[in-house]
Amino acid sequence: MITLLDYGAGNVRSVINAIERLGETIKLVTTGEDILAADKLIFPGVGAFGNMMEILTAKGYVQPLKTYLQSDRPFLGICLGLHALFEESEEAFAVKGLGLIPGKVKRFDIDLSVPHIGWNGLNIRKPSRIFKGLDGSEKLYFVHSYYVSPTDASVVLTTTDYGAEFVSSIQTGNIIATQFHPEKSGNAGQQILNNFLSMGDTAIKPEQTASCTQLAKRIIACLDVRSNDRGDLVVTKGDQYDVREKGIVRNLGKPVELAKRYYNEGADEITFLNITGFRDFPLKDMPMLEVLKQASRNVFVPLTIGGGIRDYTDKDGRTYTALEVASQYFRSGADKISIGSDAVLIVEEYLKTGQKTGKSAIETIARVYGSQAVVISIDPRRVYVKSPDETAHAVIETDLPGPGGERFCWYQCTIRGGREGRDMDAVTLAQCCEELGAGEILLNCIDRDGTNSGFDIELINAVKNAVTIPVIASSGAGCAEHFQEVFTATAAESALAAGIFHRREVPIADVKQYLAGKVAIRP
Ligand code: 1PR
Repeated sequence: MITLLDYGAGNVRSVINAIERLGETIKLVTTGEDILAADKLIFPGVGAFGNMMEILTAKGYVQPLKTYLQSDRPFLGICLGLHALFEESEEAFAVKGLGLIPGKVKRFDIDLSVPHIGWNGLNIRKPSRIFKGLDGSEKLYFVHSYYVSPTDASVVLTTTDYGAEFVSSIQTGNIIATQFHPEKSGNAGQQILNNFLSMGDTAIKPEQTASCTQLAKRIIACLDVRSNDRGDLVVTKGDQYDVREKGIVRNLGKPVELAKRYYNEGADEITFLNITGFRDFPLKDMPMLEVLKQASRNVFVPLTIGGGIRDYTDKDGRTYTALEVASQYFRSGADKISIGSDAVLIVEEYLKTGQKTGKSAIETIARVYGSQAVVISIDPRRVYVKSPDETAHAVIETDLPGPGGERFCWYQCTIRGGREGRDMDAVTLAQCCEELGAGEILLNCIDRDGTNSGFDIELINAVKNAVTIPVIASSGAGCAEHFQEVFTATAAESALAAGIFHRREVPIADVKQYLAGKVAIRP
């Protein structure tokens, strides 16, 4: 029996699913007594340090946790569950951590995108029982802006390189804590969890050849989901956002089955977009929550969900905040949520007043779940102009002139699935969303969507160069070469595709095989 400390924020469902898949049963902590009575305790944390410590304090868990940790019983901390062990964090200066391990939690101060999101390797510093069955070349999934800095170097179990070398896991006695998420790290993560659970006592240090670890570029499979005309929830696919063919919604498969297939084929991440979420309240009949719950039972890579994340008042006058909607998604198995239409409206308001209200969906969700959990999905299309003076928007000079020979264009943001253009450009939107606390940009392109003609490199460079958070390049992938192009001609951290995977034109494995040796990837 494993005791799991769920303090109420973040995606514990994945951890539960990963452990149950290994044949263990789980007891959820509901009182401090449960912590004191545990034989093996797992503390997964996603979210923000200050919020986590406040909840642990309010629930009376701080002292039982300290007592448990001092007794040297098996403990596995994940992400914030690692940070909590330290004295303090730059994420919340006024809040004290558990202080079991001397040292503090610092924010990345590097020239690379922050958060550090994706699959990276481990430099193994000392033997541990959690390395059984690993060869040391594995990549694990990270998503964080802060890292631990222990005073005593002997606790360091692994380090990882990202702009600088940072501590990616610690071990002292039976206390093990990782910055990476084993529950989201495919087979390697399952092996680590199994090693922790099975308590074999042989400590192992895998042989390693690489002297420096490297963040892999991510290949993401995207599932656009909606009800078809018969009311079945299907994965569909648009052609420049038009998902109907001869008037009928294209049906390319079932969401849960496709997600499982892509996981098995090597997708580094899976995104679900509820594409009619802007008009149907997503919590009403909750089909997407069920999709997430079922998908997360078999898929052990990160899941992102978008569509309809905004404040909402139902016909009975009950109001739901965007944070409540997002919380339901996280509890159902999502690791990140993605905000589309509402982000444009939030930024319009922000630009009008110049003030952060602290109340927008971006700010409230980032405060509780951390910036790394908030993705902004942008749906732009090109607007050509003869000269930059024609518009106040961020204009680029393009190598692909417009129909009238125009040499300049800007990228107009749309809402409601591309149906409504707004007076906002994609560069400004991305910058403002970063200021408001978003952690990643999913950059679609209506002109390229479903065309198989390659990513819009000019758009991706314009946005990527304007922000310091990671960017997912999306729309237009037609062959493996397009992924190489986007990863060499832009600094995008990941590339997303839909149609070529759904139609089995280019399997994910072929994309990875083609990229191997050219671009850092997770094999
Ligand atoms: O506005 O917060 O409710 O979110 C709605 C979400 O649904 C947004 O993320 C928006 O991008 C998405 N969406 C809305 N309508 C459509 C549509 O297609 N009619 N899909 C839509 C967006 C675009 C991509 C697609 C890539 C790759 N889909 O995600 O998967 O373009 O496709 P490809 O590789 O086949 O070219 P809100």
